[in-house]
Amino acid sequence: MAAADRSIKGAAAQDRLKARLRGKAEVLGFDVCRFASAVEPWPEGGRLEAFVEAGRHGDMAWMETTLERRKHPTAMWPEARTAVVLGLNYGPGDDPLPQLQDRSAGYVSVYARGDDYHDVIKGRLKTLAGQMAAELKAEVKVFVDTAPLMEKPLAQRAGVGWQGKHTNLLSRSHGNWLFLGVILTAAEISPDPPETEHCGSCTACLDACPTNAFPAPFQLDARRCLSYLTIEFAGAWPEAFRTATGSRIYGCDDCLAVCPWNKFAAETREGRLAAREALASPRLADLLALDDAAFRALFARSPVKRIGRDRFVRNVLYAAGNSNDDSLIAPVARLTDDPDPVVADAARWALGRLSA
Ligand code: B12
Ligand code: SF4
Ligand code: SF4
Repeated sequence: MAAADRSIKGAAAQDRLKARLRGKAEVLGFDVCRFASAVEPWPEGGRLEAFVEAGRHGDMAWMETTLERRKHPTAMWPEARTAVVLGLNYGPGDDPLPQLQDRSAGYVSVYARGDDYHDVIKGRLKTLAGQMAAELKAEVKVFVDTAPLMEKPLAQRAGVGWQGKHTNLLSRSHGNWLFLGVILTAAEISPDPPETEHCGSCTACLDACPTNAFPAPFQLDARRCLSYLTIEFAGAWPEAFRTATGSRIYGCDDCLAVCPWNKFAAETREGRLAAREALASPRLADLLALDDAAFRALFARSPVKRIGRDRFVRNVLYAAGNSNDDSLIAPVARLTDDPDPVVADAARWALGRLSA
């Protein structure tokens, strides 16, 4: 779509436009819709570069290959003028962390207990982007998670919230449970005021991390993060992380869940993101029995499907090794000669722990 007159004249006309777009976003189910300049220079690109140079991205090679484009919205799309940042609340309604105490059940992080949020958000972003393009007569592009764009700094600039000491974006009205999506447009829309940091002297998230993944406040070493290890990392884990994972088998919520700002969080109103019965507290014994077909069936339309049966069963075996549950000895023993060497190694480790 060709860019026409990209400027929307007058403060009152800008406010009316933004109110209309917010209304459309709300109808589509978004909980937040705010606007930021996409051209302002920012320090975050340099910080991303330092993160990658220090190797903190681990095996996520796509962060290296897309580094230059990732550093700033205009590096990826020079025409970009405004970022429309959308937030979707996936709040669980109550504190999920007590579930970690049931060591015979696997802990699936809150964001992954319903349908894949990419599928939930993407269609709506595209619908909103289409409506915007028609209204603005300007080009638009849609991004959610996997695109080379730094969504959290853009969200902070738009005033959606701030990047806390755990590096996630949290908000005074929604706490820590917001998915982000971004629409870039070549149209100039007046930016909303940015949010400032409200962590103060709190260190709850830093103290709660089971693997000490924060080298400093506001910085994460992904290689130590259980979210990275359970989801992104394919190989066998070092011993210390195997025990630290406890019963976490997909993602981790500890640094988000302990944040005091969650007292303002509400339960998601999006039915597709609500926890599926089967993923709220799945028994490790059942998960150890999954073959490829059963794994695909159980995780149809779930984000968990992406990591495949072998990586998932590896995670379940580490959790079984931490469970102290004798009834898991037989199903674990059956996996010690699994064709996947990482699964077989995890099974031998778990068997050693359960038999000790
Ligand atoms: C790579 C990635 C990961 C990696 C790395 C996480 C990370 N913190 O970067 C891993 C696999 C570990 C991960 C985990 C999770 N992720 Co993730 N992930 C991403 C992704 C694709 C890119 C993020 C990125 O660019 N990281 C690179 C680093 C450099 O960024 P950063 O940590 O934010 O770095 C900043 C700070 O360190 C700070 N900084 C650095 N030095 C200094 C110094 C000072 C003095 C200061 C003040 C600041 C500062 O500036 C940097 C730049 O902003 C985004 C989607 C996207 N396209 O943006 C989703 C995204 C961040 N993930 C998301 C989610 C939900 C998660 C998990 C909660 C999932 C889970 N429950 O398991 C965890 C949270 C773990 C955590 N504590 O961060 C959401 C977060 C939503 C939100 N409200 O923030 C996103 C935005 C996806 C989405 N579209 O909703 N993720
Ligand atoms: S997600 Fe878990 S492992 Fe990763 S930084 Fe937060 S608390 Fe630590
Ligand atoms: S737990 Fe405390 S330090 Fe961490 S993000 Fe929340 S307010 Fe900030």
